[in-house]
Amino acid sequence: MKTGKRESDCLFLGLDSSTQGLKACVVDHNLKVVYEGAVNFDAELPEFKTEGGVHRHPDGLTVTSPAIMWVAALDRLLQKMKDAKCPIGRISALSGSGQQHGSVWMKKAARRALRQLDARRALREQMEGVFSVADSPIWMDSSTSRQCAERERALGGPQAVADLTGSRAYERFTGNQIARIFQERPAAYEATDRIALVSSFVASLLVGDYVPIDASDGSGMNLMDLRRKAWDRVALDCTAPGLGARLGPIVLSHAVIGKIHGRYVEGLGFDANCLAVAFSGDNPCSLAGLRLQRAGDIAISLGTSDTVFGSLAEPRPSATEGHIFANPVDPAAYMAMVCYKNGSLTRESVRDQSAGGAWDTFNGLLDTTPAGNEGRIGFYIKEPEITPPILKTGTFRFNGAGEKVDSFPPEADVRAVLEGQFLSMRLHGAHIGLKPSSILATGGASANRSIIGVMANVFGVPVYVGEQPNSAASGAAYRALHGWKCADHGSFVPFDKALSATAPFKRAAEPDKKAHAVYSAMLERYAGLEKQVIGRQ
Ligand code: XUL
Repeated sequence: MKTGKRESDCLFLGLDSSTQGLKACVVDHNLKVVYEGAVNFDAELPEFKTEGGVHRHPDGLTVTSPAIMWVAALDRLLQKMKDAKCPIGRISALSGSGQQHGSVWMKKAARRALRQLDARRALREQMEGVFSVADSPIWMDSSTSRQCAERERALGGPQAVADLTGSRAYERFTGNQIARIFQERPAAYEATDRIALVSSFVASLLVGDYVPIDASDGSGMNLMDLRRKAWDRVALDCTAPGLGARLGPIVLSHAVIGKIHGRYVEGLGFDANCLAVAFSGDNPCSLAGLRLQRAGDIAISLGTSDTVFGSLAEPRPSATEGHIFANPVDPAAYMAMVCYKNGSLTRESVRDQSAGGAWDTFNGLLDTTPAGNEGRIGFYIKEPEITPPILKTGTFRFNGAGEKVDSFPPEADVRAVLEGQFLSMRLHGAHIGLKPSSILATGGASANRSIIGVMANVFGVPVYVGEQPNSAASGAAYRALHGWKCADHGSFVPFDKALSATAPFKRAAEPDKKAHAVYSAMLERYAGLEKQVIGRQ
């Protein structure tokens, strides 16, 4: 399909329906941001009474968000774009990002409502009452342990589920959420015509019809065969009857899924030929936003929680750590993600205890100790940890002889917390196939050169830094451009060819060969001690 447009005239819109709000980012063909806007659910849509965009239920496990709130937010954000005189008419393609795993449950009436969307009436008014489950389960929900166990049994155990779908059964993954709704609310399930992900639902609102789920976000459901990028019959059958028809098709993430609905042409001035490229999950979109397109391109986000993610050619799904998803910018590749709960807050608590609360002191102490910390290894578990699963909190310290000790000198604690975190990332990342050739460090702590120096030495690769504050929204905009280029070209165009502008990241730390050798030799001991800590629970 030739679009017949000059690239330099075109703009690309990325939306990000996250847990707390909806964001928009419009870029030109050089990836220059020409518009950014946001709607915060709690502050701007207070009638839904959410906290952080969600409702936590009294059982302490169930977490939902009202689907209609996402509808209201879209209308509001598009109006803001118009009011801010964003050149909406020049947008040639749009795509989007959504918090992963959340599901939107629609009755038959939804499809009619979507097809007949009217520019004169609020979206909310037109979509009210079309949901078979009004409160959508989201990724923070952990109420489906029973369904996870049942589905893992039916599919041959946790490793078999990981081998098939890319992850073992996790409570938040959509297939387990669907099984719970089918079991506990059979009438609601029966009344459901379509189950969308948050990403594909927002796409539906813009296209004015049901749209496919993309393979990358579809990987977060425990329902898709990761390699075939198709629903797995046995996984569907052990979840709920007639599920395949309710989920609809899967498409590659760069596929065009339709054109924008006339409502937005008439009401807001969109170009009637504006293409919609499949929406995807927020983590896949961040991978696109950070331009981690080649196998070995890894990002480490150092935030409240730490996340390691990147592209890889050969997936190695694991029942104990991490997730593998289809890659959102390269249909032949995969992406992997490992999450940690103990991130910045844990580093800060060691800073407070050992360095009087000052990062300068912390960095100074770090410089007084050698790489490898004379064999000392520490596990600082302030929060129950996800990777590896360590529920018992506390600090576990071992001396060079592998004996458990009660304390370290302050400078050794400072080094041990960083080395432990990065060794863990290297170990567990490698278990699922992540082999970094370069690292992009993001998040608050990436500004600390001492911290990223240790990172470069542990992994033995250069570390780049640079902020891309709304990487999911900008990544969605880049994917819109990518999908548009593939459509214009009539076949797949590699992501790095589609995005001509160079990435704005700076090389900030080089690995020291000697220090790296010390860490490589330490890895096995680290793994052994980690097993001991897990065993102590
Ligand atoms: C990923 C996950 C979250 C959500 C919300 O598995 O649960 O990162 O995507 O951001």
